Amino acid sequence: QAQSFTVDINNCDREPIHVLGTVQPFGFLVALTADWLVSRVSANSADHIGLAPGQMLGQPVSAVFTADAIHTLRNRITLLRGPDSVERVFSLRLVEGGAPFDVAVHFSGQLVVIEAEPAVPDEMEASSMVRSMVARLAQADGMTAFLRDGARQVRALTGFDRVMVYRFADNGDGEVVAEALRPGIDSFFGLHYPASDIPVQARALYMRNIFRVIADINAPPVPVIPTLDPSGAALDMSLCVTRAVSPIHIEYLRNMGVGASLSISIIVDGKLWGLFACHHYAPRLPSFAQRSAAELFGQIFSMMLEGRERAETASYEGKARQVADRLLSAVAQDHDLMSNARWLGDIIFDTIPADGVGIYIDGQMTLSGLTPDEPSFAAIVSMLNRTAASQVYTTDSIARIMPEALAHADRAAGLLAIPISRRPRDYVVLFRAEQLRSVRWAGKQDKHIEYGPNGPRLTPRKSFEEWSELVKGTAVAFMPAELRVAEALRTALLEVILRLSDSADEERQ
Ligand code: BLA
Repeated sequence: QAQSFTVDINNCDREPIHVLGTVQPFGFLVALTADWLVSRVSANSADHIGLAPGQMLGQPVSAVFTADAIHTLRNRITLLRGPDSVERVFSLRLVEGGAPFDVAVHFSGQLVVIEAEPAVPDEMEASSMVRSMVARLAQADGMTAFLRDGARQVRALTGFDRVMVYRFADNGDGEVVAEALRPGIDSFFGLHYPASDIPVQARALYMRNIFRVIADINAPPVPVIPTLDPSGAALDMSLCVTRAVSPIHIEYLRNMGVGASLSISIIVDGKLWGLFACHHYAPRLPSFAQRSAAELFGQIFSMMLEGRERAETASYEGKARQVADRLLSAVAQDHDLMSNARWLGDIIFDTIPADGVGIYIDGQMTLSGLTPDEPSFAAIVSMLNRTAASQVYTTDSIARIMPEALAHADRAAGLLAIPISRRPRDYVVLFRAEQLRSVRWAGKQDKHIEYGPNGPRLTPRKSFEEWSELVKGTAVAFMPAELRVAEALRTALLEVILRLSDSADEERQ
């Protein structure tokens, strides 16, 4: 399976990237059976320990590594917990008289996988650096500063030219929400890319293995021998540090002029929130100790982010309750405010950002800001009348439901409708303009770069264009917290409307 798959732009979400059967040459790999016989070796073993795969395959591990090394490895293996755990040993002498290696061990199915790279002394004392990094991060005031500091810290630790915080939307599209750069290179800040730039199987892998490095995009991948075991199975390299990378992604990096790439998963509430995505314009391999420290930093960063997001949501919803109260008491004083779209917009937009608002009460329409015109608004209301009653309704693309709405997408592409009475249905509708309006493209034309076999699609500019094509006619979606706030507003407004109609009844009597 692994060898017969030819990957291209259209099938890369099916490329089995965890069983490509190759490692990056900065390290070598040895896989052992449960009874500690060598069952697989990467073809570069001789470069590192002077023994070729042919001299090792089928041998007991004691014929290859020293008794001390085996003892240490065995001890570490007993520490492995759960299917996705990996243990690391720094500066271990694997062979008699040989140099020390930094080593990772884990289980892949029944096999023990040992990956080793020449040891580099931890001169930065990377793990103690993490402590002060985290302390600084804790002081960041607000989400923007927090994300930017995170990017700066990862850059300080890894020395990469560009460190981005790349955040995923619910549909998998991504946005560069923070960045730290070596002076003199173009910023990618604020740019958006389609979900397909990081295919689903890669994302699934990044949930299990939260750190990866591509040390040199031009280094030829080294085959692991044999590719298939006697039962025909390929080695599952999901958890490997030396795992070589999809040729499609290599082409993407090459087209961008990138020499090395590193990324760390940001996982919040059990979901892949985003990545620290790092580029270097020359080959670069931080030491294993530095990489471990960066990985640890990523984990702590994720937890802190989770805490901040929760606190932010709670304080946001608290503020929103105040807005609902303010609205309620103002309308109670002055009933006419209820049909004053500009006034309502001014109050609501602070809590639920939108570009325009339309009010529909008893067949009367008032509009303010960027909205459809009255006939289109009437058509939208009649569409809304077919949605579930007594419930906030939202879409990021009105045109998906009523194609004629594309005509006003530049002003009103998405909506959030708050029904404020039961029968006939009246509404307050918030509109958001097409999101492309608010997105900027900062990149210059890709200059003097020769594209790989899959052409210019595999560049940030083309993928930004693809994203733009995909999101045409759609607005930034209203978020769950915003929907909850809208629900609270609905209850408040419903109360006002009921009170208004009661007092109107009294006047009539
Ligand atoms: C992986 N694609 C990735 C990764 C990133 C991106 C960050 C993680 C691996 C790494 O650390 O390098 C995407 N990188 C970006 C984006 C920017 C960036 C959007 O710097 C923007 C500035 N990639 C494509 C297309 C395909 C594709 C069209 O663009 C397939 C058709 C595939 N991307 C692809 C694959 C991987 C990947 C297969 C997994 C690589 C691996 O871990 O083996």
